[in-house]
Amino acid sequence: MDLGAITKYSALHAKPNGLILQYGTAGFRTKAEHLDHVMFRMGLLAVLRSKQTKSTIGVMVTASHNPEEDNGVKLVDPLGEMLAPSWEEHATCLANAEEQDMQRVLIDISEKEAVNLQQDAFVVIGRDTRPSSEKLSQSVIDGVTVLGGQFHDYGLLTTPQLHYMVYCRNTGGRYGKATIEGYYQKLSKAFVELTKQASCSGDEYRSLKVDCANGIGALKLREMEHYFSQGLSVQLFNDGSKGKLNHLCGADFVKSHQKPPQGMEIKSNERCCSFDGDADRIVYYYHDADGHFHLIDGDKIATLISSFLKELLVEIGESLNIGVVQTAYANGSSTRYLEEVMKVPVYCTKTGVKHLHHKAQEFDIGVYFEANGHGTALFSTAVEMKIKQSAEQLEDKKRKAAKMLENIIDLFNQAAGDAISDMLVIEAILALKGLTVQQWDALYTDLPNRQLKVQVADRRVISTTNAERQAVTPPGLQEAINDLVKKYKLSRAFVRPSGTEDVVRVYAEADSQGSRPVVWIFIIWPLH
Ligand code: NG1
Ligand code: ZN
Repeated sequence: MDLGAITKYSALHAKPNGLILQYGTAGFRTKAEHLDHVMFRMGLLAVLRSKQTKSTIGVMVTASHNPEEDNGVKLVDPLGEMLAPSWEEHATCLANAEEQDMQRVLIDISEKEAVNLQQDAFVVIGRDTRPSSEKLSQSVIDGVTVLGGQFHDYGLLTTPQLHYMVYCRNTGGRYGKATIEGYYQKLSKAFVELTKQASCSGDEYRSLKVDCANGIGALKLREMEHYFSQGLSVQLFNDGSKGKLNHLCGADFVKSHQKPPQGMEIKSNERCCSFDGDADRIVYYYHDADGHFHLIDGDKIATLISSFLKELLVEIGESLNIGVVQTAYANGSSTRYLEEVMKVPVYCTKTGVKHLHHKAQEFDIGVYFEANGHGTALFSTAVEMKIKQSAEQLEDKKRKAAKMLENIIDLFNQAAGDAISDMLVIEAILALKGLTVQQWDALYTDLPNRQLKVQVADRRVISTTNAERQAVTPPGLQEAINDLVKKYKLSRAFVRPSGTEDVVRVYAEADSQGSRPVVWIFIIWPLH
């Protein structure tokens, strides 16, 4: 390690005095002007992680659904996963180190993690369309090069595309080619094959309106659409040509306000979807004939996908274990439908995709989605091989089902939740099953629910257990919730501190809108 060079370059990316940041659920996120030093230091850290794992590490510059003025950065581990927890701590430590402590912190991390400093390092970098992202990704590159790491800058990418690149590079090309062309070709080949198998391929299934949140999703869909246009034509809205990123549009806006984005005209029963700012989340929606808005969130996406996969397995005659992973935010109706009607086991983890992803890896087929539309499906290597064999060896209907499953496996981005990939999976399933958006929506009826943010003096006074569904502290809070909840049918409520914002999140659901007081208690809870 050339400590002299690190000190010299670090001074060019100086940390603002007194600024303390934490590597949270989605990496570092704050106002873009406070992030230059963090970017440089994450470049350094990515090199150390790469040397330790002897693998390519990813660095993504994005703040997802946050306002355009924000930015953020997260590291991507060798199999496309989120950074390991012990390294999240190193990231926080390094980002907050004073200039004079930088050398010591870097040496500490290297010693604690037994990093062989002679080992080569390779880092891949991607960024979203925020005005600040290009300069900030240059600071990441400065960090990488000062520690002697090699790098490839992919430039503009969706977050899941960067996860895909990392995964491809570390699996010797088995998963796919680590180029944007490779990504487009793998997904669209699988999609076009699937839609060829669909007997219902009328106009109903051929077109989709997509709200791109004025973000990177628009750019990438434009590049990709001619690859899959045989099977689907997409009409893009909020494509970045006029509006501001995530402003009154995008998946987060649509989900949290439960209304359509601005800038999109919706005719009744038209199928529409929204991506978030870095295209790793997707939600669907439509207006019924009476003009009522219907949201189809991550829970219903997980239900459609897991039901379809289960049907294919039955058709093929394979009994593989399939599980669905949700968080406490999943609507109670979805959990009941999956368990009682579909007979699929459902598991609940803490909020944040890394928790869901890890749980999903325990199954032959693990489907995970957060209610906000972030999710994917994972298939064990043994399953992939088995299905490939079945597609070659079986006959007739069984063979057809195995072939479908083989293509569906290829269509999922198994490295991370991916709006483009999920959109194509959903479109393929709807066409194959001949389902309209209304029929999909009618699988079950969501319990009325509300999610609120509450600003309190110190959100850390709330701690939780049981996958965040119960409050442990402050004393008396859980008892107060229990007392209220038991007055209403099918009711459930919980409160947890956010991992990405300085707020407490409150969630409540019950069998009818009249049960609203369950929500209001939290607003008056004396934490202010
Ligand atoms: P927090 O702020 O910890 O609730 C939010 C989302 C998560 C996840 C992360 C990362 C909700 C309720 N929470 O986490 O699902 O997406 O941001 O972006 O949607
Ligand atoms: Zn996102």
